[in-house]
Amino acid sequence: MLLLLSALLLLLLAVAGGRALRRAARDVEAPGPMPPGDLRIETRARVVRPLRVYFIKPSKYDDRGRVATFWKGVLPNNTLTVLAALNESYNALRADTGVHLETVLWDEQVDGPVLPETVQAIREKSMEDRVEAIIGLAGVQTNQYPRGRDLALQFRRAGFPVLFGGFHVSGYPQSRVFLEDCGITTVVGEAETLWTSILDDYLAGELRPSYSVTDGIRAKTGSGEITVPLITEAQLPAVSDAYLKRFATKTMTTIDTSRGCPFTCSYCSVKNVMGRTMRARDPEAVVRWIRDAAHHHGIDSLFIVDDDFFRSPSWEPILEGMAAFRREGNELSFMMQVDAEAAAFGPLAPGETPSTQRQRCERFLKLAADAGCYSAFVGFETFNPQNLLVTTKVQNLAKEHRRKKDDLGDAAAAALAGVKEKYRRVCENWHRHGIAVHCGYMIGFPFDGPECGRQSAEWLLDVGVDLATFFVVTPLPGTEDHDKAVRESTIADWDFNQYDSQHMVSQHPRMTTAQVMQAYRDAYRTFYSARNTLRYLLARPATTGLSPLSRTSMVRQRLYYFYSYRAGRHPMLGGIWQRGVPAGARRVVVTDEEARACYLGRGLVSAEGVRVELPSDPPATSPEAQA
Ligand code: B12
Ligand code: SF4
Repeated sequence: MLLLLSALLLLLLAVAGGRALRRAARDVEAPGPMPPGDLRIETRARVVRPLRVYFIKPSKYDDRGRVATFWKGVLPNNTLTVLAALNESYNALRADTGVHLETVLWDEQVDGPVLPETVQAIREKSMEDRVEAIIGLAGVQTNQYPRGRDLALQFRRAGFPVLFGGFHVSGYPQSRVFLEDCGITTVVGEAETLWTSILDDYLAGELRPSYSVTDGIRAKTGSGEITVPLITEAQLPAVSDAYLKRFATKTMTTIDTSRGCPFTCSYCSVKNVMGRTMRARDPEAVVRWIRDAAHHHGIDSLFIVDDDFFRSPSWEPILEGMAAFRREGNELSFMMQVDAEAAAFGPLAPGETPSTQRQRCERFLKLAADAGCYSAFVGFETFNPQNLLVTTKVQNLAKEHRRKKDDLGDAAAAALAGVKEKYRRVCENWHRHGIAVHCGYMIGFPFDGPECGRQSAEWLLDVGVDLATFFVVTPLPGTEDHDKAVRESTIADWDFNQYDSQHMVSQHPRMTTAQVMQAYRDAYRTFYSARNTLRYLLARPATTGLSPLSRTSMVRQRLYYFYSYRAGRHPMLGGIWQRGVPAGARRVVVTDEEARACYLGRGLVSAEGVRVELPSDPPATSPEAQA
């Protein structure tokens, strides 16, 4: 039955994939910019200075060096729609100045690779339309940095002003120094209180080498403090129908309602880039946005991308608004990320009155169900209590086992039992409200051994997890883990393209790289084995009391995970059916200096209003210097 289902799925994908390949071939023959118009605002009265902003979300290179691009995506990118909205705000704010922004969104994962011919076509199109064009590499994560950098340099070479933002540059000064040295402007942190001044500077011919947030509140990080913007009044993401068409589900989109995370997990950069003080959008505006998205764009499903929606100061009015919307007869469902504590409470002892905290948790779960939640993504990450202590993810431990040092001594067995019990309660509590539990789980923490993959997967099934995503532990720049790995010289691979949580880039204290990778594969193979998948599909959702919505979604997602893992790809790294790419979309360099030599060569075409004080001589290693 399962094999039949999988075969059917793959057959469908194969038919669709054939079409995708033909489309890719067409794209190659006629490369050009995506037609502006997606989010173009046509009221152009008194426009004297039109400016076309390309927000490009780079993909990454796959193991064969190809830009990973897919027939259909799975999750629309939130950063792109957030940035598009900031352009709308700018147009409203500067309406009387004669400046008008057009927005073009380009997501390489679903729109195809930006080829050298595309760069040229964008340039020609700008000249033809008599608009200035500015390039913004958007939401660039560490694993996308090499691809983003290669694109940024090509655009710089062609004379475009180029901006570069996202978590990687926000957390890694070394990359900023390189990019700035190549004439690329870097943006550290969130753009909400920066974007207007960046554009004003550009228009005045005074674009700076770098920008970081100065207007906002002070927030604690893992080790210090940063300034982060308040987002209460910020424009909400701009829904683009044209963009959504490139995804498997056109009626689903993403929204961030709050930013930051109070916790201090040592492998995570959220607390260091967005801070530990939670900031939220105006909840009434969020609910209005949800209603508008449904009425004007047919949106009936959301991914609330907040790192921890339970810690948002505004979850209550937002969930109440969503529940009211559903009671009016509208369809609405969503998934969200939350910490384990939101649902970790146990049964009440006879005569015990629930604490305020417990009442809060119960209200959260109940309201989430009323508001249409079908899946809670919870970061379990590891069962091993010593791993939880060493990564300071103590919120997953029972209170009595939270301590400063990682050596639990005689308490180790009790602490492990406590963690298992806690995860079981989390699953049971969510299930009681009909909501599925999707957990994140990492392989390769310091106290993991070769058996951890298989064993963890079995325990996850045992405690009742519905869907699990496994990641290889990665010392991401901007995290305490990265700083420690640098201090202890345990980084084994400096190619950031591999920092995608499915490659091992650092040395493990007690396992070889091959052992860690084997454990990672064991975890997927065990959790998603044909037997376990079949068992889940036939029995589990009914026995755990999942709502029909959660059940359908879990079946769909399990099949996608089954397909994705067998296609050799991390489920969160791709989409459906990887497309072939032309030679121009293949990786040619690895390091920053190779990239500089390859793409900048002897210098740049200058562009009005942009800094051009760039190194004029190529490094001695470049092909041009040697010629
Ligand atoms: C949602 C999400 C996903 C979604 C996909 C994104 C989507 N559909 O929107 C999924 C689940 C698929 C995913 C997958 C992964 N993710 Co993720 N994800 C997130 C999450 C939780 C929210 C992203 C978001 O929308 N943030 C809100 C937006 C508005 O913030 P932003 O992107 O930073 O953009 C702001 C600024 O950076 C700046 N900015 C950004 N670009 C630009 C450009 C210009 C020109 C300007 C001016 C400003 C600017 O302004 C923006 C607005 O304020 C973040 C954590 C976080 N808090 O951001 C992790 C995060 C981005 N993910 C991370 C990782 C590691 C991954 C994976 C590699 C893990 C994995 N193996 O699954 C994959 C990679 C997949 C891929 N190819 O993208 C890390 C990245 C860290 C790093 N240094 O690389 C983060 C930070 C989480 C973490 N714990 O550290 N992710
Ligand atoms: S891993 Fe999750 S809980 Fe931990 S700091 Fe990052 S966002 Fe917060």
